[in-house]
Amino acid sequence: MDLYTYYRSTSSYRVRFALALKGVAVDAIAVNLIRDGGEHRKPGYLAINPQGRVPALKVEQGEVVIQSMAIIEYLEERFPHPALLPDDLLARARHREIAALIGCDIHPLHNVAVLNRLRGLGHDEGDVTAWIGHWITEGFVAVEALIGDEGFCFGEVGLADAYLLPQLYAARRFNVDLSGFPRICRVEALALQHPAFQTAHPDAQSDKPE
Ligand SMILES: N[C@@H](CCC(=O)N[C@@H](CS)C(=O)NCC(=O)O)C(=O)O
Repeated sequence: MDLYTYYRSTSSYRVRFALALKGVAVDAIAVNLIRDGGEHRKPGYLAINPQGRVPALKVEQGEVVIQSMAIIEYLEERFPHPALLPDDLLARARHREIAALIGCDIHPLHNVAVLNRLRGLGHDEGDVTAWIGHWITEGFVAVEALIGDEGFCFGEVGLADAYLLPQLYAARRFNVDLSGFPRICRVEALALQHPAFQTAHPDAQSDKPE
């Protein structure tokens, strides 16, 4: 399988983690979101993913699956063990809540295209930084209240962590103050010791610039 990915893309990081946890090897194809106006906006990549976003996974049949959640669900159903979701129905919903909160209500507000639109409307970098910090902080207040007191988000590593760690990477990149989020920081410290997160981390990607 081929994974179209960018090293510091949080959506790509989620999928890289799911692949690493499940021990599924893929060929990584780097799509640089910055260089030359963004390779994701060029016809060659739009032919693969008409939405012009990463990640995209080309599966063995040559079909392409886009959207990190759809890709992760495909992987979970195709390679069920180790599982990203627990057996208990309510516990599964708890993981999906965090995934949706981050994937739908935090990350889209600081995506490359959204930030460039703010700049295009005349906002300076101070405004952009404040905008990012506002949405990540607001979302993390809810995440902090929802996750548990021990281990990963809900004890064993799972889907919620696949979303939280990339979002934390973005928060640190944008210098968001995380001092008010001890549960989130506990999960981060634990996850950074986990081999699948180490494999998936932006710093471990071959397309990371020197
Ligand atoms: N909902 C999508 C989001 C994909 C997405 O927006 N990816 C970002 C990188 S994290 C991207 O390609 N951004 C390009 C842009 O905003 O122009 C998913 O979960 O896969």
